[in-house]
Amino acid sequence: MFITLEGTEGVGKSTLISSLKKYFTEKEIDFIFTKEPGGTREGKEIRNILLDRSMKLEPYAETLLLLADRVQHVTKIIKPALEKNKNIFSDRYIDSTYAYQGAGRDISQDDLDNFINVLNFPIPDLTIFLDLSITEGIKRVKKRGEVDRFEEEEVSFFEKIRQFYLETAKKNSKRFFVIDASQSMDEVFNIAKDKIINTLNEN
Ligand code: Z5A
Repeated sequence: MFITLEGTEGVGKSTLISSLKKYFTEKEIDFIFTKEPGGTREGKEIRNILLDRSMKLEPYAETLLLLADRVQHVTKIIKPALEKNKNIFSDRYIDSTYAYQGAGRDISQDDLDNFINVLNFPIPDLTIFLDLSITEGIKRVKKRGEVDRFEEEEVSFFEKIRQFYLETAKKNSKRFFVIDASQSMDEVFNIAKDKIINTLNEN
């Protein structure tokens, strides 16, 4: 089972993941938790460049760095896990690229398809999208302190990304599961956990 988690800034992905890790460990359900960018040793170096506010990256350069990270991640972690029938949970994946570089940075869907299709990335069985208003997400992130290269973007950048995710979720309603992330941490965790358990039982 391959599950991905998506969302805009400060929606609570890291918070949800730490509750899921604890729950699955207690229940002795095997899950590999991983993330993008930066799920591999090579990816960590790429992530440092991507998040560094002093880097002036062109949108295509940013996209290709993210895809380089994904090639390493898929080859070293995701495909080997899926070949062994393991459960894998990735914090961000392919939908982030269509949302951030496509809707956010205005790279056309055709260009992204051309880059991505040749790379043959596996499609997730389930994608959880944590949906939250951009202003609320930014409030949460600000409380956390320092911002990275993405987080210093304008509100309008994140609004386009959120709308894109919502449209993608509608078009791919079999794969996507949207959770209202304005609910409490416990509520978000319980809804996500129930959905994952049901999906595991169905497969
Ligand atoms: N990116 C891209 O552009 N294209 C791609 O293809 C890929 C990625 C794969 C990665 O940064 C950046 O890379 C990301 C997109 C881009 N851009 N940004 N920004 P990242 O992985 O480091 O950052 P992130 O994915 O945005 O996650 P985050 O900033 O760590 O946020 P989060 O994990 O969603 O939030 P959190 O840390 O769990 O929560 C934020 C705060 O809210 C925290 O104080 C919590 O205690 C609080 N919180 C959490 N849940 C709640 C609830 N339910 N109520 C109230 N408060 C809450």
